[in-house]
Amino acid sequence: MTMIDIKDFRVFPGHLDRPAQETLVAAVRDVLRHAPLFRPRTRRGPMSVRMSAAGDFGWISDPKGYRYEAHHPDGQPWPPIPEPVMSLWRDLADCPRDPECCLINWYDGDARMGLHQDVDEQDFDCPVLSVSLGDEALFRMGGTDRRDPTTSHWLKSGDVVLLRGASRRAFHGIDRLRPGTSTLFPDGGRLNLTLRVVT
Ligand code: MD6
Ligand code: FE
Repeated sequence: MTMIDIKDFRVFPGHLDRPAQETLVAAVRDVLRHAPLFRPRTRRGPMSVRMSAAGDFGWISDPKGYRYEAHHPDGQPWPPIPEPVMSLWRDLADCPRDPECCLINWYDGDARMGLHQDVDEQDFDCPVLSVSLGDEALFRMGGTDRRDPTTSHWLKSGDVVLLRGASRRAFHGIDRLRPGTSTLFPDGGRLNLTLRVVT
């Protein structure tokens, strides 16, 4: 299997076969029954991506700013991180700590995610692991300065990305989806899970 490894940014292409992808989707649907997707708002307005989370913490953004919270905006604690998601972390993350947050991002048609760093966590020795499910998405990866040059890579359903070491605090984002490139979701769209140690 080919592996892309730039500045410790790692892609495991096709790590999850179709049955494994379906297992994860079923587990996430279960989480979303208890913690429905919501649309975070930033100071610049509503995000195009809808979100939820599982684990001890979820990531929240509202007009007060963004932060990790122990509760869904509806006041309920987040559901636990599903076991198949945990075992993916234990297989690939090479980290002695378990993840405390599984952020759930849902992209439909023209959703995107602007260039950002994941820097709201305390322990940057722990990686961020991300799983792509559904339609292909153009992932852009830069350096630790917003102006650093970027490289782009199409993420496919079943691909897993690891940001660790030098890439852990690198800017990254999703420029666009390629609709109709996966049959995992009958109406298209993309599900992304990112696992992090928060404290
Ligand atoms: C996404 N991913 O793939 C957005 N963050 O939809 C991320 O923001 C991300 O893929 C940290 C580490 C890996 C990622
Ligand atoms: Fe991120």
